Amino acid sequence: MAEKQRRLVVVSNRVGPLKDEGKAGGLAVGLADALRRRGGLWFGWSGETSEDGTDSPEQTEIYDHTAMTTIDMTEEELDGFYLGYANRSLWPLLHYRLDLAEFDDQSDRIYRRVNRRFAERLSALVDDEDLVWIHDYHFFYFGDELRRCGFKGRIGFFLHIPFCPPEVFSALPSSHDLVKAMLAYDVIGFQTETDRRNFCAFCVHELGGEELDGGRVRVGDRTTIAAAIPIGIDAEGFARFALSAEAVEHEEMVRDISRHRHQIVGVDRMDYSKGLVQRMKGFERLLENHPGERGNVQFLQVAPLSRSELNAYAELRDELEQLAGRINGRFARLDWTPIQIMTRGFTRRALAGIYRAARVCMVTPLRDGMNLVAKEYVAAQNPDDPGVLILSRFAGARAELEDALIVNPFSTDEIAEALETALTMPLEERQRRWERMRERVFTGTAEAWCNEFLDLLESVPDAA
Ligand code: GDG
Repeated sequence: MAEKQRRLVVVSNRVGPLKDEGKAGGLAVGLADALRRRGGLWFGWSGETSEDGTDSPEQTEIYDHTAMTTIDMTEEELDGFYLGYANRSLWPLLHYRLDLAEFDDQSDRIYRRVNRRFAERLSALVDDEDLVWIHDYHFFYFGDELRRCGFKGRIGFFLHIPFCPPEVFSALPSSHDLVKAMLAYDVIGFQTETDRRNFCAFCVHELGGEELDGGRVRVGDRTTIAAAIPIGIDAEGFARFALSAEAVEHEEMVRDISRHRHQIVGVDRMDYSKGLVQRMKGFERLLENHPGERGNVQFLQVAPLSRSELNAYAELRDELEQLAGRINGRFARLDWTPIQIMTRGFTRRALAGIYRAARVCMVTPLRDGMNLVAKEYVAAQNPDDPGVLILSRFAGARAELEDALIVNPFSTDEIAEALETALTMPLEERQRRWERMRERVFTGTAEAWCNEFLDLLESVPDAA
């Protein structure tokens, strides 16, 4: 008789399904799919604050056999945990931006406290037969805290963003505590081999640990499996979105406003890791160096606002809007505005239509865990007339999408020349490159990612 499948318990800061299903991001969709198929529990922050950070979890049924349980945070926790430690210290640091990282003991303490409180609440809801899967940089200490509560089952962790080299990470005052705590996980998943290697190097050089066979790494009496398991998208679902009425309407709208000029598109949360300023300068360089493109290309940047409470994000928005204004002022004609920048979001179907209308998509982050936009753009293309992907060598997706035009996102000239190559690329070459990328995107899906991670987690023995 087949063994009974273990219940899956997913923990992430934000939990889904989001209120407007259309706006759900790749991660939420991927996890929601996994839970829908297996059943289980999704646990995380309610998105609300309350005075006592309510200790009584609220539970709702989201699908058959799937519950979502959330708890609130206090204002102080939100500030220290989310805005402070997670997004002022860890996010910039893990994206190699030591210049932007701020460290303070108070937010460090609050971050650990939130991890502990959330783990304590979850411990009352799980038993040792469950498979617990924790997500992302908000919850590095979660597994360690869950073990302290006596949980003996399997705990996996997936880091969605990069893991920087130890020379950079060791600037974090609590870097040793944090990585030691991570060793409580049975399996740690990274987006790329580079991230995995950086993590292992930290364990070896900073903590005196050693790498063992089978992807294992040991520090003191703790051993974990570190694996590179790149995340994917629901490629078939997204390709279907691209044929929906809403997508077609948006595709036509973009073609209409661009009046059959070549459309270039970028879609990113407004975040300094995404290389938006450098990208815009690259587009400006294209117009400078290739006057024939003036009036023939249009660049649409979709950049929904994100973390606007933080200075670095508010400053980026100002800088981008000024830069777009300056470039437009310099090159615009009565019947042509080169850059359009939009800070509102679209539904996923609308987005799929916009991707399909674009001859070129620029995905040029300075550093990115994976980047799902690159995969979505590929999935949404029309096989008869596919567009060209320009991809940063520093996006995790680069490891799988070698057939994109790969650029150094810090080089204005490289971006400009890649744009010109993309805009003039013959149909045959566009198709050849796209076919190969399509193959990867349709094989390395969100479902495959989930299965690979959970199979690995199920293969490890229970803690003694
Ligand atoms: C983190 C890592 C990793 C964007 N604008 C709109 C919209 N989006 C969607 C995209 C895509 C998602 O948001 C963004 O995903 P990315 O992967 O590009 O980037 P992060 O948000 O930084 O995600 C990243 C990811 O986690 C998963 O592991 O790939 O490296 O940083 O799905 O389409 N969605 C809608 N309207 C918008 O205007 N509906």
